[in-house]
Amino acid sequence: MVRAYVALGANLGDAAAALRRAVETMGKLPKTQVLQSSSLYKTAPLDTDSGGELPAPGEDYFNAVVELDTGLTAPDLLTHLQKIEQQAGRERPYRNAPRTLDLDLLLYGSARIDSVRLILPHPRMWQRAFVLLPLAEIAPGLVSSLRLAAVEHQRIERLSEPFLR
Ligand code: A4P
Ligand code: MG
Repeated sequence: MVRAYVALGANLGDAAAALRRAVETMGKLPKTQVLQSSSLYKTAPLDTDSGGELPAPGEDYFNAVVELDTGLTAPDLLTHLQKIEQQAGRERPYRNAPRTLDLDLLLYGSARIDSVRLILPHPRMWQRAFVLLPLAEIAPGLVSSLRLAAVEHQRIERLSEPFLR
């Protein structure tokens, strides 16, 4: 089994419900268990092409991070995550378009991969408060205070309701 972390994001439709459903579905993937989930966060949309610095148009996002144990390979896990995105009605009209569900594989054990389809660790994770705060909540050892300080200007609000029942 490998310890993996997945970032969830959505800002179209009932985004909180989409994230909840996605966590349930991940728990039913073959050879996979959801160990922990972060709280749900409400976050300002960021333009990712700017390196995460600039605001983007659109609604606020809901974001969260989950911790998995999986016997799937990293490429197989990504394939499953992309299927879950599709089932949630994900469309890709243009880059950074509002989305019903985005699932990004952040970390897969200590794997370092640089292929066309899959880059690990996720190349933009360290620029994003909407990834680092929920990740630090469930895996504090993975996110240093320096990393958190680098994104502290980004608007993010931790919602009080727990993400998993
Ligand atoms: N890919 C490569 N490595 C990975 C990985 N580790 N995990 C490839 C997932 N996918 C990976 O992703 C594009 C391609 O990346 C895939 O074909 C996959 O093979 P995508 O999900 O199809 O497209 P995308 O999500 O529009 O692009 P991308 O680059 O994932 O966008 P981002 O960087 O995820 O940004 N603001 C807030 N507040 N909250 C957000 O969640 N999200 C985005 C999307 C923008 N602004 C946001 C948020
Ligand atoms: Mg994505």
